[in-house]
Amino acid sequence: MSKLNLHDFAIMGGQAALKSKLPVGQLYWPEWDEYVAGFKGIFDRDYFTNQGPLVQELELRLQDYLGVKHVICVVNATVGLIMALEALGLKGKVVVPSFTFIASVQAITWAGLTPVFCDVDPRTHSMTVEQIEKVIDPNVSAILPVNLWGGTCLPDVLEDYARKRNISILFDSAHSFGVEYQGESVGGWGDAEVFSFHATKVFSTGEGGCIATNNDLLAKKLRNIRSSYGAGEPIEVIKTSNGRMSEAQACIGLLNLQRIDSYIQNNKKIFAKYNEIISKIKGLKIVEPSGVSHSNYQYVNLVVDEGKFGLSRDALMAVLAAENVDARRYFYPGVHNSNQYLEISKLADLRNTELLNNTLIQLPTGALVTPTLQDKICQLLIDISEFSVKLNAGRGA
Ligand code: T4K
Repeated sequence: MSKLNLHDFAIMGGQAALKSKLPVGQLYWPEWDEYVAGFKGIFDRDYFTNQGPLVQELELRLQDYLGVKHVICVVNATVGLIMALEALGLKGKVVVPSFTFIASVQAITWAGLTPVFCDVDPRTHSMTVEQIEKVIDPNVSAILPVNLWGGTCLPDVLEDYARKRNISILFDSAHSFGVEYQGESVGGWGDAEVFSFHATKVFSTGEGGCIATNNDLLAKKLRNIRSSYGAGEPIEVIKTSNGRMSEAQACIGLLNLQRIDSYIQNNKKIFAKYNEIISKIKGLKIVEPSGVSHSNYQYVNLVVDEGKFGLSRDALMAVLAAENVDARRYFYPGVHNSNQYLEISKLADLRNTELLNNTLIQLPTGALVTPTLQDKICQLLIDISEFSVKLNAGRGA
């Protein structure tokens, strides 16, 4: 139902548009019966982890799905990134975009390396060769580009650049499972790509992730670093860890993989509807996934132009939160603004990252966004735009 008066908005004391909190997404999960049957198998075998049959099967299926020679399943993408940086045998510094989730940068720190922040293109949100060139120095041994929001950062261009400079390249593809670049699945670019299978990702194992690579030697190292189980041929590595995925995670993954196309289709439908409605609202703009021939539409990103919309990004978030729409502002306030990185963040001009950190908002999408709920969110955005100036004044009153 439309809000007809200022006091109909929940933030002004009215009734919330949604009965309960709607999270940002993705939260696709197998059917209960399939889940029970899959878990019964695990219990019948009394084999719960250590590279069991389900993890082995999932790795084979993911190799096929991603079109890559090796997939090493891991407990989550953060650990996967740390393992991959370690396996690459890097030294010194690694260039990483400042506009990313903190894990991309923390993995570099955990691997005993020093991050070098690089700004991003304000339109695509990705690092570019031009931006890397502004910060690179001879102590840089790798770049760590991030494929964000179900888009890519033009992996061929960045790989070509890294090869010419003779440095390593590891892609953080946490957001880009099921994404195609120039008609082919991402997964095989650079030295390796790391995917996240967190519940907020389109392909989920609850917690989880994988490292994908076409490099045989790197794959052997990674399997040895992950643990002795599933290590294959022994190969000398300096550090080992426990990055194992459990059978429970793999079971969920195998079931979700059967449905991945329908999940992406659903996301695409939700994205298209938001786009249609929001394109008519002054001061709000949906960001199309960039650098892809096929996106997973995992995130719905909105740029808020305060001057035109009448409310700031943060004020809009507060109004939506009161209505039970749990929009997010990833990655505010920005990893480069964390205390431990303040010194190194001074070394680069990160103005585009700052701009994005202060104007972007992610709307709910994924499994829980039914057509009825989406209609309510769209109507709410229309209503907020009509009352934005009054809401702004009212909130301050
Ligand atoms: N690189 C990049 C670029 C990344 O974005 C990430 C992670 C990584 C690397 C590292 O990947 P992992 O090590 O996590 O595999 C989320 C995720 O925890 C994180 O995976 C993700 N990126 C990051 C962007 O977002 P939060 O803080 O938003 O999660 P949380 O728990 O607040 O969940 C979001 C909403 O969903 C909440 O309203 C609660 C709701 N929710 C959440 C879960 C987990 C549910 O309703 N059910 C659930 O099971 O971080």
